[in-house]
Amino acid sequence: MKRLLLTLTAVAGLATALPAAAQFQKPEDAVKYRESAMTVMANHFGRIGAMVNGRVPYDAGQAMSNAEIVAVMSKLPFAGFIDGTPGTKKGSASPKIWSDRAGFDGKAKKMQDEVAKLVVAARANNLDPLKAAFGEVGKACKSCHDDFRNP
Ligand code: ASC
Repeated sequence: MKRLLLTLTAVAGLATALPAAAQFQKPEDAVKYRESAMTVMANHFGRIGAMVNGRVPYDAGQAMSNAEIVAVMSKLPFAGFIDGTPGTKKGSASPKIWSDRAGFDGKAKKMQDEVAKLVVAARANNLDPLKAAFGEVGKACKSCHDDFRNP
């Protein structure tokens, strides 16, 4: 039993220490992972958008919990952009991600920074700063999509 526990602990330690590519059994799994993370992020960002655009009433608690989910999700997609997995379809990951990794990483960081500000704005209990922060996150999303998605 003790040996089994030691083995399991060693395997768990190895799993978190493995490079990003080894988190996925197949390249398609990495693509599914990053696209799923962005789908969830977009869903919760969209719920804030509905408040910002007046489609649903402003609710500070909802704004906050959705912003926090967006903040967690904003960290996840990037482990899925493993080598050799550009897409070909319209809107999928452009080969430019791999030829200009620094540019891509910079845009990812900009988005994460703006999302962190969205969380701060959601805490302010006031729609105006939320609107402003929402706009900046949207711009950061679009800026990366314009450059790094297949046309
Ligand atoms: C969203 C969403 C995006 C961004 C982008 C902003 O709600 O799903 O990809 O905002 O459209 O321009």
